Amino acid sequence: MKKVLAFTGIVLSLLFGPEPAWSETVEVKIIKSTYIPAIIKIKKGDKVKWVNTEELLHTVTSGKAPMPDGKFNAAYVKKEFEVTFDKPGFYDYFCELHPAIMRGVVIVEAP
Ligand SMILES: [Cu+2]
Repeated sequence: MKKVLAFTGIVLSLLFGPEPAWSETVEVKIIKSTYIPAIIKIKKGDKVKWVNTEELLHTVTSGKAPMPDGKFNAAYVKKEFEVTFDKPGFYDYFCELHPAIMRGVVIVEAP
């Protein structure tokens, strides 16, 4: 029982510790022309990986729809696209082909 508790403690500290020793990759899927989840919160240094699960073409373009701001852009994402976020802040993004309905936000927290 003690071992289980110790193990649980380690897992919890890894999950919720103040500064994880490695960066994480968080996945956002494109399903039915929607970014899922549309709003994600990550830590500085983490990566976001967008995966297009459908045949339809989409982009992952930073900025407030419909104005790209040039921070990142994957035009016509077919399968996967990754961005590492090194600066805390709010990052709006959208799909240039469907700017009215496809929007998302990445919130990057300082460690
Ligand atoms: Cu789209």
